[in-house]
Amino acid sequence: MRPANEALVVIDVQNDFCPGGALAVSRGDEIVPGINALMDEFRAVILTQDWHPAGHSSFVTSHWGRRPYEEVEMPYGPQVLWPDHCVQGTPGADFHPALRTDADLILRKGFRRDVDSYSAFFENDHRTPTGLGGYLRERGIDAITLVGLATDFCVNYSARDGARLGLRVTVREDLTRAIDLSGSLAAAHADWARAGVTVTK
Ligand code: VGL
Ligand code: ZN
Repeated sequence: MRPANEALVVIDVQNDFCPGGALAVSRGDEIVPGINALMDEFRAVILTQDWHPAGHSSFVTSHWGRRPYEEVEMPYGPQVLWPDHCVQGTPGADFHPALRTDADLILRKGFRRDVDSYSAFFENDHRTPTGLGGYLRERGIDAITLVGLATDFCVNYSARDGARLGLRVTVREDLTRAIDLSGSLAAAHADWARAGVTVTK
């Protein structure tokens, strides 16, 4: 059992990011049994849930004439346009049916129409907090282990922001799967090295 200052943060293990989903991550479902087993080791378990309103600004269908995976400039910076996914209340937004949901906290993100939120800590403007930083601080948690989907987007942004907040961050890479869009996975590894994030398998 891990000490009380350590939390497991499970990023976006939802149907739409698994095979058959709207934004399927290749072999995304494979990590579920390993994540469930790892939950036993932690005294604090947090799940995040990508939770977009219909017509969200990160959806390609909200941008006339654009193609999926194109990048556009938003007021807060560059934004990839995704296939519509994880729409609030739809089956695609549900957790993978085999994922354990006996977690301490389920944190929803991406619910503001005009800004996306990859990170569990900040929206994509890098300023608007989700509240997770304060939650962990109040519980005396200063170390997190990250698993889930996708390695190079929501896991990566969470890892970087966690390190920026002064947390000790470990990514269990074997319990993540990547989208790997134009070098995004290699870029994630470079980001982690720079930010002092530990990567283990
Ligand atoms: C994610 C793209 C869009 C993720 C969420 O969970 O990595 N990626 N929304
Ligand atoms: Zn999303």
